[in-house]
Amino acid sequence: MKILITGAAGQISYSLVPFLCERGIFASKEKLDLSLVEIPPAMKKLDGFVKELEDSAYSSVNSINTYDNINDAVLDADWCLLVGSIPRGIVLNGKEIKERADLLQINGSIFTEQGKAIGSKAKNNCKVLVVGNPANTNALIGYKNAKNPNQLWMAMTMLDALRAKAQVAKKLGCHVDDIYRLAIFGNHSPTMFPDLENSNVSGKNTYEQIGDHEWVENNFLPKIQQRGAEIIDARGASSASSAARAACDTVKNVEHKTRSGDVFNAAVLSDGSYDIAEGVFSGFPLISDGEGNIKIVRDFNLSEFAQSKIRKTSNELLEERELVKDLL
Ligand code: NAX
Repeated sequence: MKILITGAAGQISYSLVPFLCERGIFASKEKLDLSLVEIPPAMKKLDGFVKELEDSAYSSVNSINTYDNINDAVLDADWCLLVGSIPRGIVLNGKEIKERADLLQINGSIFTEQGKAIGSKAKNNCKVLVVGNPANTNALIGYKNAKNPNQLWMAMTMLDALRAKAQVAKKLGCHVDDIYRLAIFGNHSPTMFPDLENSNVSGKNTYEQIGDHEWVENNFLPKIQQRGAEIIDARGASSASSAARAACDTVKNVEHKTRSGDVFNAAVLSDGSYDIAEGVFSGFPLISDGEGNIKIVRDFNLSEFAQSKIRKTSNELLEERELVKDLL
C-alpha cells in the first residue's frame, strides 16, 4: 500500500502519520510505503520527522521516502492525503493573504498541479482525501485536473462530525459511539450544517431527545461552525491532533464496511442530492461497502430549518467554484 501525504512536515501530519501506521486502519494487510511530500524549504524539518518515524519502528511500515515535489512521489499511490496548503494570514511577496478569493487562487495552483499528477500517475482506484483548506474547493480543483473519474476524491468534513458528536454526547450524557447517522452537509467552513434531526442515540431520535430547538440553533450550531476559531484562540494554533484523528478516521471509514444503520462523513462530488448544487464538493452522509465503493445516503428527511441552512452552504460552494472557474 503506497500512501502519499503532502504537508508532511506540518503540525497535522505530525500526528496523522503515526495514527495511520497503527494496525487496522487499512483493510489490506500489506505493509505501508510512505511517500512524504513537502516544499523544498521544509525538507530539513521533514527529515527530522522521518528520523522519529524510523525510531518508532512500526511493524506496519515497509518504507519511508521523502520528496520535494508530488510528481516523483505519486507513482502507483493507493491513497493520497493532501494536507499541505498555504494558510490564510501568511505573507507572500510582502502581501498578507487575507481574502478567501486570494487563498483560493494560491491554493488552486497547488491543487491543479497535484490533481494532474494524481490523475496520471497514481493508481486508477486511488483514493484522495483533501484536508488543506479551503478543502472542498481544493478537492474540486484537484478532481477536475486529475481527469480520472475512477479515482475517488473527497474533502474532509469528519472533524466537524466528530466535534458535533462530542457536543451531543456531552448534552445527552451518552457515549459518542452510541450516536448514529449524524451528518455534516455542505462546506467545511462556518456555513456547514450538522444535522441532528435524522440522527439517533441508541435508537432514539437525537433532536427529539435534546428537545430544545433554541439550544440546537443558537448554541450547538454556532459551536460546531466556530469550533476551529475557538481552538485557534485557546491554543494559538489551529486544530492538529483532532484534525489528524479525523483524517485517519475518514480513511478507516472508507476502507471498512460502515456499521449497520450508520453513516460516515466526507465531502464528495455532489450529484444534486438534497438540492445541493451539482458539481461542487459537499459534505454528505456516506456509507462504504468496505471494498472501495462509497455511496451518498439519500433517505434523510430535511426540515425547512435544515433546508434553509443547506441552501446557504450550497450557495457558498457555488460562489467558491465561481472564484476558481479558470482552474477547472
Ligand atoms: P501547517 O502549516 O503546520 O503545515 C502545512 C504544511 O504544508 C507545511 O509544512 C507546508 O510546508 C506544507 N506545504 C505547503 N504547500 C505545499 C505543497 N504544495 N506541497 C506539499 N506541502 C506543502 O498546517 P497544518 O496545521 O498541518 O494544516 C494543514 C491544512 O489543514 C491547512 O490548510 C488547514 O487550514 C487545514 N485544516 C483542515 C481541516 C479540515 O477539517 N478540513 C481542519 C484542520 C486544519 O485547519
